[in-house]
Amino acid sequence: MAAATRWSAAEQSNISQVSLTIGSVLPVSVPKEFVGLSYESAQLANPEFFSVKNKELVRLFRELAPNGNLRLGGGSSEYTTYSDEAVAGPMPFEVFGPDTSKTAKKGTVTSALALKNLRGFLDAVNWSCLYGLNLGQGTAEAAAHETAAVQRILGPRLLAFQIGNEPDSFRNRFRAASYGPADFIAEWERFHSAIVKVTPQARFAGPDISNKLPYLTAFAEIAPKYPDVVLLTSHYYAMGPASSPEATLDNLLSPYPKLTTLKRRDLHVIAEAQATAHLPYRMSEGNSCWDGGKAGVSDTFASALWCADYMLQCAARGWAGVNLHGGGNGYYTPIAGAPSTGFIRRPEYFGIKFAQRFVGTTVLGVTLTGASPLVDAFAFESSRGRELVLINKTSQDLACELGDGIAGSLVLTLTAPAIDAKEGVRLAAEHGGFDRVIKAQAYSASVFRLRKQ
Ligand code: BDP
Repeated sequence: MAAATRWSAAEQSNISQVSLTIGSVLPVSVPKEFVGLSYESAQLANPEFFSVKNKELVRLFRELAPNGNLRLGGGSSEYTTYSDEAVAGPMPFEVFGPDTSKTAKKGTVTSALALKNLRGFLDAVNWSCLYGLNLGQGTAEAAAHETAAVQRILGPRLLAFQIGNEPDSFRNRFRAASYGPADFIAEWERFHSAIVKVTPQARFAGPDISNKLPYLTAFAEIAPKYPDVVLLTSHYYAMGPASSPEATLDNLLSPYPKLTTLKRRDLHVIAEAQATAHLPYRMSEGNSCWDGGKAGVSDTFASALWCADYMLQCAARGWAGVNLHGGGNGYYTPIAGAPSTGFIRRPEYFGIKFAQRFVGTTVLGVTLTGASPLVDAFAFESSRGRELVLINKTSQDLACELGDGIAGSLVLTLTAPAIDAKEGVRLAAEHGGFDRVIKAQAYSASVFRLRKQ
């Protein structure tokens, strides 16, 4: 292999050697608003958060993606009400992190002012919005009233409304133990009909479920009846709960973490739902580990590599996008902080930014031979030419043989001082040429541009 001429014998003994072939162009391109973030609806109780006045947050959203999607929802959306009036008295909090089983459940109010500021924020960052309504504890009338205001104020920034957050976990909480997909569909139709009576132009996405796919199948079956349903959605957490001994850094890097819900059978059900509904599919919420994330895992470089890999896997499947959940100072939030203290980019932010690079490209098939299951490869075609991505989640450097006549240059790497590093993540342009063999260092993601032949 060409690698033999490039590295010393000592170096080579530590290098895994694999090969890769590029297949045909798939009928899949990565859509403009593929990248997304997700915040709790409760965050809207502070109208100064999603506001053009929050300049640092505006800058971080824009730097992440020139077009993206902000989803508002999560567990707190089932405790939120809407008011046309400004809310009197002090704000209940400045920032609100991921809702967990430990979060104090208090009702919060979203005011028209919060929506106006949100519109300014969305205009400033040039993102769209998926807006969650309270199904768990709200009424159809209240949802219709809120929808009218949101539609009027957010207007063209609205991608769609979602009725309820994770209705597949309502049973024994907001609903009786017998609650199932048919009950959800009946409620959804009742809310939908109340909403469109007042706001006929409203569009919808759903079912925004946690993981019980029969709800997705049921929703996909009724979707063709409603031309205003434009998107199928559900959630994905790689691991959880955070207290589980299996929620570890090693499991996060493994191809199908032990507790994952995204198994091959699930992928098949999602594809079937898309075919039934004739609709695109989006992972509208998710992250590394539910219940607020795991310290030392969700906030480290491992989450960046996991996230880059996860997002590109979703892109390669032709999905419409991925929203990473966060907010406040939660362990898994990609952006942490508050307007009064300033914001920081967590390692995962750079994983998302890595995936953003491939928005607008077309996906190519790839076959990787001889590699550890902790190595993933992707190929994309765009006006930049053909680019290969190697995500090496192993502790060993990797040499990958491409075959005779294939040359080009390394153009971008995502690296950090250590896999559990919380700082020092580097997403940097590179300029190294290669011939036949590409090299990816341990714990890194790399982009290689192929020379046009
Ligand atoms: C999801 C909820 C979200 C939480 C997340 C978690 O929709 O609000 O923040 O779990 O537990 O189920 O981290």
